[in-house]
Amino acid sequence: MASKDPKRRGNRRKQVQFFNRFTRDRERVPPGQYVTRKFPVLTHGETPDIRPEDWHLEVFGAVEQPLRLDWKALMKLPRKTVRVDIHCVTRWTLLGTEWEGVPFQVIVDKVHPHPQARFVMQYAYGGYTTNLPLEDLLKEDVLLAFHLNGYPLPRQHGGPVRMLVPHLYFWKSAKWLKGLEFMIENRPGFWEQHGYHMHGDPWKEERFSQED
Ligand SMILES: Nc1nc2c(c(=O)[nH]1)N[C@H]1C(S)=C(S)[C@@H](COP(=O)(O)O)O[C@H]1N2
Ligand SMILES: [Mo]
Repeated sequence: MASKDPKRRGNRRKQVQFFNRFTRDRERVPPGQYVTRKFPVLTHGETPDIRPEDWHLEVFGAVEQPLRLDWKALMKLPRKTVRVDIHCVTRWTLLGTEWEGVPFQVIVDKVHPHPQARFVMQYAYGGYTTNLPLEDLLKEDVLLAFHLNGYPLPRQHGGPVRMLVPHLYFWKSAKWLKGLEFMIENRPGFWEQHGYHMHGDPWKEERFSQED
């Protein structure tokens, strides 16, 4: 993740300015980000190996109708394709990625969240977690994604199924998704417990909870 050492962050800023001189779609690049052309892999710890037939998702917490979905059931739900830019807090931005998946809204319509539910914790196989406001998950481009650029989502990018929340820093998109907990009170996930932001809007540079 991004360095908290001010000296290293200064160098980063220079690198970012240098890279962006060559970027065409500058208005699509949030402040402090540079455009990458490869798709970096960022995983904390082991890469889980989940076969689609073993995959399942639990949706629980502040909902009227908890839900357990397996791969077959997921494949029967309405799906959509989105073309979006993604932004990692370590400062790379990848423009124009194409994802297919089930809109988060489809899940919401099945579980009927309690009216007081305001936050969601994403749980991944392997133990990763990340929290965010429910409101952010209700945006149109938010998917439970299983295709990337026309192909099954590669394992290192979170296959068989990951969250895609493209308008927030990419750590808010759990790979190898296995649980969604609707919450009334907010709670920090993995990186959030280590000082990263509870919201994570790249356009507001919401990188850390307390900027130093
Ligand atoms: N399960 C899990 N999800 C995760 C992570 C992780 O370590 N484990 N890393 C996060 C971070 S910091 C980023 S930038 C993106 C990286 O996704 P990618 O490897 O497909 O580029 O996944 C996010 N989701
Ligand atoms: Mo990240």
